[in-house]
Amino acid sequence: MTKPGKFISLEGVEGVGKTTNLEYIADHLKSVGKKIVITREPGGTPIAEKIRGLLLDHGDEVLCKESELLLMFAARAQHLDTVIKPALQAGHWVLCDRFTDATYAYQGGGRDFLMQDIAWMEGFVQKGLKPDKTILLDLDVETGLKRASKRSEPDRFESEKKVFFEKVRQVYLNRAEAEPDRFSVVDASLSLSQVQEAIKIQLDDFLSKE
Ligand code: Z5A
Repeated sequence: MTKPGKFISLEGVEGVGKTTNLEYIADHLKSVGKKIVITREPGGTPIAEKIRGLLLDHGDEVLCKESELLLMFAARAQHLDTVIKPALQAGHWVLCDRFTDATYAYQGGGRDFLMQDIAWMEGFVQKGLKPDKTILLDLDVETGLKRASKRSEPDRFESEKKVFFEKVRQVYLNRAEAEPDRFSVVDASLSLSQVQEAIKIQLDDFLSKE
């Protein structure tokens, strides 16, 4: 797909500050004249948000891990078709709170699916479309979980054990190492203003290469 817009995703384990920094990134990009669409995964459209409910809520019936993986991609297919691709084609910059790197990290790392199976699904659903830039907020799992626990009751993922999130973090770091041009890793243990300064440097570098 040829796309006049740019696609930026924000990733990291729980509590790293993705939601907190999303508005900051949007404001910075708006200040340099970009039209922004802010969205999230799983979710971003009415149908995909319903799937998000199935994925995150604790229900009476246990959601098996195969269903979890398929639902992630079902929500993504809907999100791409309804929101992401039209926005990119219209020249907007799409800013997405998590995307497919989260599937590699959570379902691949956390749930032990084969990366090659996830890669097949990625190809089937995305047909080569990937974020142009991924900002990975990296933080030790303990601090992230402490930060996240201050907010609300844990959802289905937040109820997982520390070892699950350690594996998730490691997959994120491996992917960042494998694709250094796409990924920018930011140390999320710093103060919020320091994190935002680091994000701004990465965004300005990306903008300078446009
Ligand atoms: N998931 C998946 O398994 N596979 C997939 O393919 C996808 C997702 C796409 C929903 O994600 C779940 O779906 C997620 C992975 C799974 N698992 N969980 N849980 P989500 O993104 O909607 O939910 P989340 O990861 O739980 O996001 P979060 O907990 O909202 O974290 P956050 O947005 O990164 O953090 P925050 O809310 O911005 O910040 C947390 C607190 O820390 C808050 O009080 C802030 O004020 C504070 N904070 C932020 N930055 C700082 C700094 N620098 N210093 C001190 N305090 C800070």
